[in-house]
Amino acid sequence: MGLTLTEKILSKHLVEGEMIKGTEIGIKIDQTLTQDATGTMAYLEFEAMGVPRVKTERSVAYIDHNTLQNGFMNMDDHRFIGSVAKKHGIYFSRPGNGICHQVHLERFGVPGKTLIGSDSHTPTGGGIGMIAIGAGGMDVAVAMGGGTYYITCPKVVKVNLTGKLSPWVAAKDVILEVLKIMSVKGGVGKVIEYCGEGVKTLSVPERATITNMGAELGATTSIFPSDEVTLSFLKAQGREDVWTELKADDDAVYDEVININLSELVPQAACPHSPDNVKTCAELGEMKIDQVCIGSCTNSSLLDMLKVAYILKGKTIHPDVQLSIAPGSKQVLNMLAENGALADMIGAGARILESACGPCIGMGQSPNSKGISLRTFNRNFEGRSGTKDGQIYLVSPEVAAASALTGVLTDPRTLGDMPEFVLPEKFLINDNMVAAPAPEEEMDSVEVLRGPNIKPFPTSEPLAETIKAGVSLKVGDNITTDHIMPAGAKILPLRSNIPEISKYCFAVCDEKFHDRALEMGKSIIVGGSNYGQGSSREHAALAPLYLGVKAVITKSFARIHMANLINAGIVPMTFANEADYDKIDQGDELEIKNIGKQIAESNVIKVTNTTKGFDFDCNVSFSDRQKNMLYAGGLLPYTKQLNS
Ligand code: MIC
Ligand code: SF4
Repeated sequence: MGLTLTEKILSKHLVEGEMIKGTEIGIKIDQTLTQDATGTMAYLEFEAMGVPRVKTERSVAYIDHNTLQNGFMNMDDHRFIGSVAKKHGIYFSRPGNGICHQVHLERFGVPGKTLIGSDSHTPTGGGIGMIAIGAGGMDVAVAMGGGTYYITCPKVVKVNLTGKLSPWVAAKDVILEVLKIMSVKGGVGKVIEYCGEGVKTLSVPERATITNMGAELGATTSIFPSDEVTLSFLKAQGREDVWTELKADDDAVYDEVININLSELVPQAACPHSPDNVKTCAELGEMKIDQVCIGSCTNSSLLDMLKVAYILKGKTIHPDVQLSIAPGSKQVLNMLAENGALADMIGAGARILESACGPCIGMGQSPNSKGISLRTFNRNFEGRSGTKDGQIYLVSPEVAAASALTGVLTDPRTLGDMPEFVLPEKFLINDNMVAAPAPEEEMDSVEVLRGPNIKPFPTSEPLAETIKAGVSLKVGDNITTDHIMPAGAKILPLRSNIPEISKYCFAVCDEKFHDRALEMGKSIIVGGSNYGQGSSREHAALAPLYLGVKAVITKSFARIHMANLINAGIVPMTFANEADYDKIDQGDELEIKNIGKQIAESNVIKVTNTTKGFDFDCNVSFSDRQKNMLYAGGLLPYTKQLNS
């Protein structure tokens, strides 16, 4: 029986367990990446592990999220990360060099290698045939120290692509189609593998748009084969030496197959407030819009920008619309500046932003109240834009640029013939904004620069014998990490300061949560299905930890958040019978007797609602490693135990 590409790469990196789907496996990690909003914590954790130099083939620290620098905090973090990187053997991509995923694809990714990153869109690397996975900062810290990374051995879904995209229909429309089919929780426990004749019609940046947004499916990762198209991209980046051909065996067996005929796709949009709420432009009609934002790690490649510049050239944006454009990397911005495309954008009235995440994470460019904003980004969760009642639609750069001119949602096929957009034979290669680490023999002389905003990691305790605590919050389905620990210009600077950032925990859902949880001392959160979807931010576990949350009981969890809870020593459990969710109210007291013993002996945990006087069962499915982590109070104390 043949192997899928996913199985080939995973089995080559397997260091623990067996390739049995649904069981925990440990894999060796070749590369890591961090960004600054999750990076400070990850490096504090790395320092706490006491490993002098990273043991990976390549680790890169990027500065791309917190670049507004409204106050000293952001730049303090940049300097901390830069100095830690220099000391411990990590390459440092300086602010201005671009968004981590875009830059990593251009300059560092290697087909067939494993990459974990403290950012959920790390699967962008799947565009060149990597197994690239988003993870919590602590997992990345462990991998930098040479430790194994654990995942559930995934099912593999084949997305069989046939045909060829029609003019003005984009890679974004492909992933929106997959989201329409699979939903935001349809990818949990799965890797999405793209195969079929249609693959070779897609360029690397187009493939990367598709794998990037696989994060929105909840998938472990997504991957394309590494073929001639990959080779020509790497050649143009001056990196053809890292190319190898990689593909699934012809007789590979998949757990699910989805067929998509690229020729049949049309321009579409993900409507508020979920990336899987997809409708075609035709269905939505000529809706009046207020704002257009182009960029983010999903759609900020040179190819995307050249299409946008072509559409804008010689025109003026609609008087009622604001347009901002953030090219994804210094390489992209520099090339646009050199070939005149930047002038076309500026000439049309676009506001050019630095190469960073910017509006995607609410760092400026919030829309007007009730404003309709078309964005080429990957997430349109409620409030994420910084405007609570903002209406965010996720679209391709083609739809975005065409609409910026007309002031209404516009099908770009109305633009007429599309010229052929091709990647250059040679990208502009200048890595002058990537600082190499100090040589090992000089590491002791590198001083780590710590600003006053950098507070120590919150402490956790070993698992108590009995958890008896009130329900401090009950929430519904599809709660995102943007609900649990919001980002944006005001809150992101507090990422290195858990006590301060905790004040905003769940503020989107309930402003009183912080005070209530602190007052209760210890508590339990109750949630619906797909709890914790979205980002990899471990702050969504560390803030609850700081506020005394001991367990979270839900209908189901998103992968990275569940791992982050365990890493923080918080027990994630799911209702054995979903109807019990309805019987619990905020304020009820729950008791879990002998929790450690129960976890050790069974996958079913008995919980008593002492307020209402009934028992209910919860499911857990922890590996031995996860159980030991929970007993110890999380990954850091567990790692210390292992090393002592
Ligand atoms: C996001 O897109 O939500 C982020 C900001 O990139 C996060 C990471 C973070 O919260 O710092 C992610 O996707 O993991
Ligand atoms: Fe940055 Fe947005 Fe990509 Fe997250 S999704 S890494 S905030 S550009």
